[in-house]
Amino acid sequence: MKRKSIVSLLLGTTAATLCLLVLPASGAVEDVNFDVSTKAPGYSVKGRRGAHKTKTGLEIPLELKHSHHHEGIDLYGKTIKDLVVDVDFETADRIHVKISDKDQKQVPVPDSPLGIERPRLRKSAKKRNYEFKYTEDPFGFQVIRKSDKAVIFDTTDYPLVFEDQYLEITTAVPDDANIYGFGETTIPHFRRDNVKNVTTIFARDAACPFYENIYGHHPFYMEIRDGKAHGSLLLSAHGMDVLTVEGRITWKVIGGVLEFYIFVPDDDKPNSVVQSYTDLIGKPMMVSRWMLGWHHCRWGYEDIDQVQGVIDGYKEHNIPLEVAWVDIDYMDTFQDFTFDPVNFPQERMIQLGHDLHANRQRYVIMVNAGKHYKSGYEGYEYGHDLDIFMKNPDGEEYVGQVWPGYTVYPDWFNPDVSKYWNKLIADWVELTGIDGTWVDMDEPAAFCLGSCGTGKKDQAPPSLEPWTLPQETQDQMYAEEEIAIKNLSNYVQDSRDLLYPNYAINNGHGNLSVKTGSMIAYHHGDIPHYDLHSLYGHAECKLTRDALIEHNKTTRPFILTRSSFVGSGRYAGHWTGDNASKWEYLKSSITEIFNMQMFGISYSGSDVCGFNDNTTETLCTRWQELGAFYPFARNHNAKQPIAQEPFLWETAAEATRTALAIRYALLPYYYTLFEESNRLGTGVWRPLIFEWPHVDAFLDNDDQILVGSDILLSPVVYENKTSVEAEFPPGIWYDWYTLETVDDQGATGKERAITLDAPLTHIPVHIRGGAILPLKTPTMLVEETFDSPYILLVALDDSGEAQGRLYIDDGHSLEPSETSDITFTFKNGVLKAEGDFGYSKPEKLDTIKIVGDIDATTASITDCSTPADNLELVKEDNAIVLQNAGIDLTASFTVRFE
Ligand code: MIG
Repeated sequence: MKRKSIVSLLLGTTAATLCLLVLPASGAVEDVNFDVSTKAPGYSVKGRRGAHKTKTGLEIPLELKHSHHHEGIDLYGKTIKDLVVDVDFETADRIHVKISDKDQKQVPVPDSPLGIERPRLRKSAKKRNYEFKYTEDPFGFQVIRKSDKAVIFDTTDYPLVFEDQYLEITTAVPDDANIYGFGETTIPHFRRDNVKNVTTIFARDAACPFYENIYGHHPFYMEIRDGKAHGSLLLSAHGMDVLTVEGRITWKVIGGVLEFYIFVPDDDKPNSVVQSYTDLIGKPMMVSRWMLGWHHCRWGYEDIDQVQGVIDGYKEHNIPLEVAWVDIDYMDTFQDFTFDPVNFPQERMIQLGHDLHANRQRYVIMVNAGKHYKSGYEGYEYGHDLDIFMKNPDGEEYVGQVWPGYTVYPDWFNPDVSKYWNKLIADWVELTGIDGTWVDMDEPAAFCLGSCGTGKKDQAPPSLEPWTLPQETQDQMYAEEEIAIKNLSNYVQDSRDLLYPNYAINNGHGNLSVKTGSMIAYHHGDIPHYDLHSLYGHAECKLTRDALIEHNKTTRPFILTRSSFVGSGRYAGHWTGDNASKWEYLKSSITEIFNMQMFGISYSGSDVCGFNDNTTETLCTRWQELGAFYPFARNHNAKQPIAQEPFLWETAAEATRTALAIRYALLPYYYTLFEESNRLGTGVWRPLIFEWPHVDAFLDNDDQILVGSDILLSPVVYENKTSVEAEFPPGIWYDWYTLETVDDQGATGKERAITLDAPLTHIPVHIRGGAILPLKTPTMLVEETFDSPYILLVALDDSGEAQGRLYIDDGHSLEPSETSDITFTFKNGVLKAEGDFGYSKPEKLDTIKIVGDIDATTASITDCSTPADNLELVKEDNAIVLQNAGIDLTASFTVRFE
């Protein structure tokens, strides 16, 4: 293992304030063992009965193979001799292969909304896109895609190791395979470097060091082979190293079972893999319209006047601001649900919410995971009464340290915790009028090692910011904490070494308990944190969502979380954490967001202009341009760096106004995409390869972004660049600003590479020929924008055709009673709108703009509920525009252009 020095461990805890940037070199890590355990004896199918059929598939008992001199046994833990393989043919596109210990002592991901609710099956799927094969001696298995006989998962050439604290399995993949996913990690490139790469997965509070494990836990990947995609999830919450090496992927996991789901959609499309994956893990939450507006936040505003000043600043500079955020600064000594009486007094915080709402703006403030260990503080007392905090092995409350000082941690796995949380959340929302919660430090984060506050209720730790103490003092504290934690471990009734497993994953903090809950802190049911660690934030999101819904049963909840797990997208959105104001982070934000889209967390974005470190005018300008299109778009800054409100520089202000005007024009399109995401699971941002999997040039294109399938962004993400080397997929692509086609702009070659001009305040945006986009006239506010009539932009393809979709509801109801789902088609000069028109409030469509090769002089509307009398057809450059259409979007209609 990589044993880090105490110095670097403690520096790690200062990451939020002191940014140590490790520039990306490659994903290779020298002191990781990339080998497979060839000496392990492996398993064979057991007994005379052997494998047998079950209602849903197969059951295959396994036994450890005989091994001379115990060679290869107990590599890092205790070998488990009897295993069971359950194979379930769940659906046409999904197979489940679970290898578990016969005695069921290992802890799988809980079968509950706090983990994952597994599908209840009664029989196996008849139609299957895959075949399952296995070898008996030694046991190994293959999943074969029926359509082309490709072996997409194959463990047969590699050892299977199953020990209590070390599980190893390997699948063969082609050399130089196209692998995407595995996270959460900050990496510049979307396509995995697979020569010698390790992705460690274990929730961790760390300021986005490249290639290391950070906040979320997502052991999912997609592979694209010959233009065809499949996916695979190792459903495990345990810490693991995933080694992507030439020709194989090896998982080395420190607990649990080996539970794989493999996804093989009918049409082999990457987007379908994401659909199939989210069929299992849950679909991304539906957003409210306001969530799609621009957000602004900063840590370190000194008082509420500064917050008000920023809100005013946006207004004065004509830059849209939809949501104002307040970070931990508002709290009284950093306690959740309290106010700093001097700088953020309660009445003014409440008034701020009223003022924002009066201006049709929104209000979000922060909640932390740890609760101050203090008498008389409700966040502690109520939870103590209900006995819902995490425990030490001796049964006492587990007390770590976070911002307020010593803190206890709600145990989200305790059935009584919802009583506690529902009350605190309801009271808080009632009092402040906030529109949502920002859930931070939910890895969970901690500033000391272990239960450093045991016996110290109401006392202050030696320092509230221990990383500011002299190094010697810190070392001494750490040493004492280590002794205390070892003493506590005497109470642990577990045959495993939870604190120091022999196989130490390549956790960026080294020791698994550093900067988080101790591995021997206990959850309900006597389950050590070791087994549930990476689920903490996920469970907190689920219960926070429940609490918000319990309080307000009609409105879609808003939660933004830092930590996440498989399926968290159902409950929350995610920001990618503490990046830095560096070009490398602007670039890698694309990959991070692509990954989140694949992990079913569509509502995601990075801190625009960068969190740690000082931003610069050009960096912030470029970041605002791109950030304006993030699914979740928020400028956020740390405490120390210089201010970075977009109106502080002329260029940033101008670029922001331009880019946000495009976003706000596209709001109906974004909203429709989010509805699709919520229903199907597909991402809102997509890499080009997801839409054109057969174009090899796109396999590693992570500089350009598709919003849905119709808008292509080609941002500048490198310093000192004023042009972009862009590639364009087949078909016509129109420049958003000029409506010229890229071919007219000089694109040539098979992928039509073209150098696009991109002066500082300009982000190239293109529209796919063949798309029909529902638009609005952008204003400063989301709801005001939605008040304006719709505009249809019909971008014709080579054959003069186009299609599009528009989803409408009231924009915020949890269960909207009325919805419209409208399909637009354009063919032979005729535009048709058909579909469901359930939304009864008349929504106007006034303008229809047809871009491309069309030469009409008249337009007539038929089947329309409200025929317009002053239709006007205007010719523009590369387009014709029908004005004053006056169509009510409450019934189908046809418009003929002749
Ligand atoms: O230890 O609340 O990632 O967004 O501004 C730092 C202060 C705590 C970490 C979050 C960041 C937030 C900061 N928080």
